[in-house]
Amino acid sequence: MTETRLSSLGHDIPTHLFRRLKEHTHLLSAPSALRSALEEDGYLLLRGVLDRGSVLAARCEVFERLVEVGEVKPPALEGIPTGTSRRREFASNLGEFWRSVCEGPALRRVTHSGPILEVMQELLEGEARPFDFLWLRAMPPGRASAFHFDHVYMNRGTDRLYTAWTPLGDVPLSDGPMLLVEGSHRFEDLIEQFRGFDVDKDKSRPGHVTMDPVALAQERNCRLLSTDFEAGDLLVVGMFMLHGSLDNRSPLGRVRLSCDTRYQRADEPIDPRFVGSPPIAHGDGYGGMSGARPLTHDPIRR
Ligand SMILES: O=C(O)CCC(=O)C(=O)O
Repeated sequence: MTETRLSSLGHDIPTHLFRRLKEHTHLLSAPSALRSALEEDGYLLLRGVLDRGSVLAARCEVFERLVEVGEVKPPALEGIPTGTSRRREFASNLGEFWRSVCEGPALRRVTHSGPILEVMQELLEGEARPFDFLWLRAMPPGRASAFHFDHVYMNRGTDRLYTAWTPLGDVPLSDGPMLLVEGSHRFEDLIEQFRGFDVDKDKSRPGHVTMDPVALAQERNCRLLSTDFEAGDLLVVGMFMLHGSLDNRSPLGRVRLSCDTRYQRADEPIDPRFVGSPPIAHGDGYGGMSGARPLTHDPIRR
């Protein structure tokens, strides 16, 4: 059991409610076993499948843009925030700035080519098509993501869609990686409350399920799952695996950098919000992402 103090959205996680993610890397050479494990566990943790050098190049590319606008101290790879920002002086349109960061060639090389597509092809049993839109997260200390099913944000195409969560650098537990709710892909009662819900059509309720994952784990008698991630690792989940993140409590004060991308079969219908150049996403493209706001902005949840 880890000695790091773990919390999510301000809620301390008691050690008996936390468990490290199981690893599935050994199944990579056995596609049908890999697919069965995803169905059984609701996720796949694949260690070292991406080229570490390429992932670190993407990290450097993103943080160099944030060094340019005075938000991250050099050397860029360390990802230490300055606490100030000159982003607004450099970019009159913050959405446009974030779009250009999200379209960086080193980042796209990791998310839209090579090993990640090969893994997705095995899972989808056919040619894999990534969404053009990607969710790039630069989470400063204190920030975390609320707990949600991805389905409600991207359900206008095929249901057979996978999320790949990719740490862009080493992301130990202290730095706030993704956190899953054990067995939640089988919480049929909860899933039914969110199936078909479209956050862009129905504004009567929030997209997230809870801001208190600890209470939820206690009620459901399950655990919260995460691990120490390294550059090159990949975490895959389906649309109904409930997840959010740990709080970033980095002892070094580092920004947690990661991206989450979606993949489906090329021959199935695709959610039109997330394709094109640039995709409209939830209305204002990359401008709607938390990353489009300067890192100095007050902590937000999603
Ligand atoms: O990285 C995070 O904080 C959240 C990621 C997420 O929500 C997702 O991958 O769907």
